[in-house]
Amino acid sequence: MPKVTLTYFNVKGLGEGIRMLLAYGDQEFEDKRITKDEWPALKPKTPFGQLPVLEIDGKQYAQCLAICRYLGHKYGLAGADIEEDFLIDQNIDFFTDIRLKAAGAHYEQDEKVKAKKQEDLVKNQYPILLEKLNKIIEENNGHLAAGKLTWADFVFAGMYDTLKVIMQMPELDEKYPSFKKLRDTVISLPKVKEYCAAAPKTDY
Ligand SMILES: N[C@@H](CCC(=O)N[C@@H](CS)C(=O)NCC(=O)O)C(=O)O
Repeated sequence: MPKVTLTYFNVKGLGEGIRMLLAYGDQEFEDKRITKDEWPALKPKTPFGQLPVLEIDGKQYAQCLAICRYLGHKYGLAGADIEEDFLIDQNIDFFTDIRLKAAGAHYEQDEKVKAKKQEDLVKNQYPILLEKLNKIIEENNGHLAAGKLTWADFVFAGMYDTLKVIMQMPELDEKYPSFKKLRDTVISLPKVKEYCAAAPKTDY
């Protein structure tokens, strides 16, 4: 078996989908969770100065969606053809749009600007975007695309707790039950369940 290491911070965020995909693929891996203090020394050694980075027998793989797409193909979680692959990419890109909007407000340093951004998101943007996402999941048998389990579902499930925090929407489960259901579908897969039970507990 290859030697596999996933390096990320001790949060779910962009790393958890990868961890869950590796578990699903029955791939043993070192789940390396670094501290903020360790990061400056490691940063220049990563391909893009960011985490997560997956390492397989010494070769580095970066960019979380590229990694998840790669593992998805490896473990039979890709589309059946390029049309399905397109839908998977399209819908996970839409999900990423939502995440980046939320992150734009969450990480804003200026408190006044942050409040304005958050207000605009809550009033004008989230209702439309989340309704759309909900419709996509409902139309895809409870999945993100192609009407079946794909690697995109792992990205969604891995990010979900973090998303609730950065959106400041703890009520997301109740507002859109399809979201929690999709997350639960992924974390109930036997190998993923085993991984989750053994993984360090983090809030997001
Ligand atoms: N496009 C990258 C984004 C990665 C990213 O934003 N990583 C953050 C953590 S979630 C990071 O490494 N932050 C530390 C830094 O930029 O110095 C991906 O999808 O992997």
